[in-house]
Amino acid sequence: MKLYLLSGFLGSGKTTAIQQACLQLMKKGTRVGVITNDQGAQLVDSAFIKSFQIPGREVVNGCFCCNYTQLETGIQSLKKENNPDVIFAESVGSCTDIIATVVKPLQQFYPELEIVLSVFADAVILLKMSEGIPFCFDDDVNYIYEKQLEEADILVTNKTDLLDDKQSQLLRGRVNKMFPHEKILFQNSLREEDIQKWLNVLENVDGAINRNSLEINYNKYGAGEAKLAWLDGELVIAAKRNNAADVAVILINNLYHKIQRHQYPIGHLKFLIQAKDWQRKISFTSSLEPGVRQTHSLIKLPQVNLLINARVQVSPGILEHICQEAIRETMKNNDVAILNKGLTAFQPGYPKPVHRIAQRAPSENIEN
Ligand SMILES: Nc1nc2c(ncn2[C@@H]2O[C@H](COP(=O)(O)OP(=O)(O)OP(=O)(O)O)[C@@H](O)[C@H]2O)c(=O)[nH]1
Ligand SMILES: [Mg+2]
Repeated sequence: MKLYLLSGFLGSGKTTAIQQACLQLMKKGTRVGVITNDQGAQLVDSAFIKSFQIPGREVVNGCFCCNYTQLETGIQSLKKENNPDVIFAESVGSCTDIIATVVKPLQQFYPELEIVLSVFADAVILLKMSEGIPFCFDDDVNYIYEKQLEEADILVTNKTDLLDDKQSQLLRGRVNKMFPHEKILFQNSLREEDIQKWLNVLENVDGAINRNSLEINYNKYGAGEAKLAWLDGELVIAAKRNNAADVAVILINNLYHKIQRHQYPIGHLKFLIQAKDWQRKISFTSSLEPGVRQTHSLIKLPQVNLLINARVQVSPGILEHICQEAIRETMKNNDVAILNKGLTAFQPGYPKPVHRIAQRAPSENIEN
C-alpha cells in the first residue's frame, strides 16, 4: 500500500491537491483513503473531503507526530473499510520534522508501506522569500516554514497560476538552486494535468529510500507553533428570508476584515458553508489578497451550517473575541438567528512526538 504524506505551510494547497488527486484516481477505479489532521476537533478539511464521498479518517487535537497512535489507527481502519491502494495523509500546516517522527517510525513498524513525502509551498510566498522579502510572520514561524522545505522527497511549488511568466521563470531558476537535492514540481493544483503529473512522480519515487532526519531546534519550533492561535467552531445560521448562505459570507468577510484591520498575520482562515446537497469552501491565506468575497447572491437557503477553522498569529483570547464580535454584528445587522454550537480557541502546545528516530542516512546516500 502506498502512503502519500503531505506537509507544507498553512494554506499552501495540500487539501486541494488531495481532493483533486482522489477524484482522478477514483474515476480510474483506484481505491483511495485520506487522513486529515489539525490542531482542533472540528476540521474543515475532514468535512470537505467527506463531502466528495472519499473514504476519510481524521487525527484531531494535534499533529501526527504527537498523535502517532491515532495515525496508525486511521491507517488500519481505512484498510478495513476499503483496503485502499493509496492513502493520502495531510499533516498540520505548522508541523515539521515529519521524517524523524512519522516516516521513519512507520517504515520501522510497517515495512510494507511505501511512503513518499510531498512538501507543498505557495509559489507566491516562495518567490517573495527567494527575493529576501520576509514572510509576514514571527521568526519562529518562519523557521517552521524553512524546516518543512528541507525534508521534501518532492517539493511541490504550488499555485503557479498566480505568477506571471516572468515571475515563473525567476522562481524556477531560484528554487532549483535553493533545493538542488530535491525533486521539484511546479504545479497548479486546480489543473487536472498537473495533478496527474504529481501522481506520476509519486508513483515512481522509491518509498523505501533512507532519508535524513532533520536537525531541528525544538524550542524554536515549539515557539513558532504556539504563536499561531487555533480557533474552530460550528455555527448554524437560520434566515427567514432564505438568505442563510449569503449571511454566512457576510460573517466570513466581517471576521476576515476585523483580522486584517488589526494586521494579525493570517496562516489560514478556512470556512465550509454547508447545507443538504450544497457546500462552499472559502479560504484566506497568507499569500492571497482576495478582497471582499461574493458580492452576488449565493443559493437561496433557509439554514446553513458554518464550520470555521482559523490559524492566526495572535492570542487565542483575542481571536475568539473577534469571532464572537463578528457573530454578534452579523446577527444584529441581518435579522438572522445564529446558533453557536461550540467555539474553541487555544494556543497549540509544545510538540512532543511519540517517536523520534534521529539517525541520518549514511553519507553515500546524502550525496545522491
Ligand atoms: N490559484 C490557486 N489556488 C489554489 C491552488 N491550490 C490551492 N489553492 C487555494 O488555496 C487555498 C488553500 O488551499 P488548501 O488546500 O485548503 O490549503 P492547505 O495546505 O490544505 O491548508 P491547511 O490545511 O490550512 O494547511 C484554497 O482557497 C484553495 O482553493 C492552486 O494551485 N492555485
Ligand atoms: Mg488542508
